[in-house]
Amino acid sequence: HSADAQRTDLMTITRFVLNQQSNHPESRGDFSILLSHIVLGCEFLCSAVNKAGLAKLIGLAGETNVQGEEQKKLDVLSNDVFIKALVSSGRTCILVSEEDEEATFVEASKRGKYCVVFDPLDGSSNIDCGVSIGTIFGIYLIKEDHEPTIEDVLQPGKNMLAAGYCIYGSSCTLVLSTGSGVNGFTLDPSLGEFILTHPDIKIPKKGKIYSVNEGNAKNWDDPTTKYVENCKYPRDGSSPKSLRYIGSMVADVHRTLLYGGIFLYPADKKSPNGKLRVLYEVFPMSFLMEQAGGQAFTGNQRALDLVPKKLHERSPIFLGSYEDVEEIKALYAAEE
Ligand code: AHM
Ligand code: MG
Repeated sequence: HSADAQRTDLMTITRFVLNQQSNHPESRGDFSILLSHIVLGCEFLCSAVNKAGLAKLIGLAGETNVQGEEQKKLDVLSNDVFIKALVSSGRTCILVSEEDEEATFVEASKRGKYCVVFDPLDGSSNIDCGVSIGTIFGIYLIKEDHEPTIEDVLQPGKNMLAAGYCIYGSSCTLVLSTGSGVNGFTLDPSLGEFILTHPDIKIPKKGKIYSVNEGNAKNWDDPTTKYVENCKYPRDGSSPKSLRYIGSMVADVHRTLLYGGIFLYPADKKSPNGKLRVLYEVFPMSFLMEQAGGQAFTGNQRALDLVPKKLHERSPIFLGSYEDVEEIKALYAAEE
């Protein structure tokens, strides 16, 4: 008999995570509740981003509405939505957002054991032209019972319990790892549910695409320059790589994860630490890459070993297919 034309066994993200955590009954409920609040934030954003093109009409972006009230910009609005969703989950204690200078400490009566670091709307310069953008998040578990302090989030990325992103693109897909592989769930707008569409994502061992802002080439260091030169004029006689750069980290990393290749935001003379933020950009994406069989490197160490000293610290990053990242590691090693 033929396969069902219509899927009838829908694996929602909640059901998936509950199954996956059935061997940790102690954290099962709490983690799924936290996740369902993150999912709510992503669903809100998916719908808001879809309407952004209508902003002039419905008054979304920084304009005044019919009542004469100032409308919030989408990135500010999305931050408010995420903070409120996370606090009201009753499962968080510290929140770090790209939008806020300081961390948010959740009041004692609503406190839980998770710390969430996130960029509510990354790549927001791409909103006005309809290019894909996304939300990035990482989750830490607070140690024992103690008053939460900033040290609880200034932890290396390898201590994260889970990480993920949601891409608002031609479809809305949430990619998640809780430390045992990577899975992707796509929002079915008619159900309002994220359904498993990309089970057990593995990044190809080697890719044919490199992704970087080449406009900064003048200021790159030698290993980066040599690496990109080799992408274009391979010394071993292999075919050159293709260049793809959207300028929206979530979209560039999503493509890298699915098709293979390398994404880099290196150091340059003007920005010696690159551009991307350690806690809520570099760490979650590095966590996902490693979980999918790829690598993430800073130019001198495994990215997930970094110990951030400040909330909004930056780091250079090279991440993607295992063998492609091996190559850039070799170039940095040869420098020493
Ligand atoms: P943002 O947090 O201000 O949106 O900046 C982060 C974005 C990333 O999504 C993207 O990878 C990078 O900035 C692109 O930077 P550039 O324009 O320098 O290439
Ligand atoms: Mg950002």
